[in-house]
Amino acid sequence: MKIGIVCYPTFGGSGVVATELGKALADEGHQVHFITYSQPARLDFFSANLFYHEVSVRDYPLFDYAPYESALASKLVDVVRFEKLDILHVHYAIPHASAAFMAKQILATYGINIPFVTTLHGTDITLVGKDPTYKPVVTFSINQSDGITTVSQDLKEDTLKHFDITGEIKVIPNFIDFERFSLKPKDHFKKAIAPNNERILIHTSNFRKVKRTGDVILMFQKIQEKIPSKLLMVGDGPERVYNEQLCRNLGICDHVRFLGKQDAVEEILSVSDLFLMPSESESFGLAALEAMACKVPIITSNSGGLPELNVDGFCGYMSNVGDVEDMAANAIKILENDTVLNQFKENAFRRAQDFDLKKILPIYIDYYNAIIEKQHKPVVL
Ligand code: GMT
Repeated sequence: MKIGIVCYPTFGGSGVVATELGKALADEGHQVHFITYSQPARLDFFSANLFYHEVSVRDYPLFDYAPYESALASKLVDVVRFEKLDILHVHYAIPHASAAFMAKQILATYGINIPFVTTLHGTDITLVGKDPTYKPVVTFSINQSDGITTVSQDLKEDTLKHFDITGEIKVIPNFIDFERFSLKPKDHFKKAIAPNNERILIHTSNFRKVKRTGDVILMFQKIQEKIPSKLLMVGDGPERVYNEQLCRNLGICDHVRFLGKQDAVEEILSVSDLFLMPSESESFGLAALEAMACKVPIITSNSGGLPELNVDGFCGYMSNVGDVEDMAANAIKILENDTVLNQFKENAFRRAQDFDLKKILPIYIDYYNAIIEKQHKPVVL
């Protein structure tokens, strides 16, 4: 198959899923074309089956807002025509689904009939998409998609609740590549962070409000009063500066390290004992799955799709959003005893195996084939 993938090329979850999916499809022998405004963060190597087409937006003094969607649609037309793609797969509805729809209409004028699949990732529905600013376009372009997928059952239900959806939505959960995410021997790193063998807690995110990173700090303060521990804050975003200030106010700066954006997050996860994700909303929680693959148990909120990933009392614990007391108490339960901690670590790894890339990839391939077949079926009058 020749597949075109559109995504945000950043460290965000949707971009990561799209890039990892593309890499895995290329490994299976499919030809994969990424069409984005810059090289996707995790696509930093050469592979014979992987191609990258940059969408460049021409600036003009008239434009207060450069029309990225038009530039993307034009690039899609160009790539589909000249690379003879079989299917387009766009990740994150805004503005990728409407750009794909427009490209599809333009391509029809050239006699090319290409289907497109839209994968909804979370905030494109739960936060931004349902805002009246975008809702009519999001609804229309989801309904015009030849295939629609969500990364959890909860996101499917949310989509159906907030939008008038006419097509069938298929749930295909996020996945993990164990070849990359596995426990790495990084003892020297562990010693540098926790010289007195303190427990190491970790949070990774884009530090947006929805992640409730302030709760991570408040939770850590409570944990640290009972258990000698260190906190690693990985990633960057708008809340980071407030979080740093909060650490100063609480007098815990010596125990918290803000590491910024990191490429080899699996190496940092490998020295960690507990992952913290108190999000306000989380359609799946890919960062938690990455932690579990590296044998790190998880403390999460019970929002969105998190109950579909976290098995309470087995690989971690869940609490109501904002219940920092409960989250801290659960964290202490896991961390205070070596035997309990090791059992949770093993369980986290076992649960992660349910989302092995090897299990999820064939679901995507079968789905593409079904969509392509449906597209080319002659209409019986
Ligand atoms: O978490 C983010 O804010 C990034 C966001 C994205 O769209 O890039 O992540 C969403 O997609 C991930 C991959 O499917 C999911 O694992 C995250 O749960 C989801 N984030 C939210 O729903 C807040």
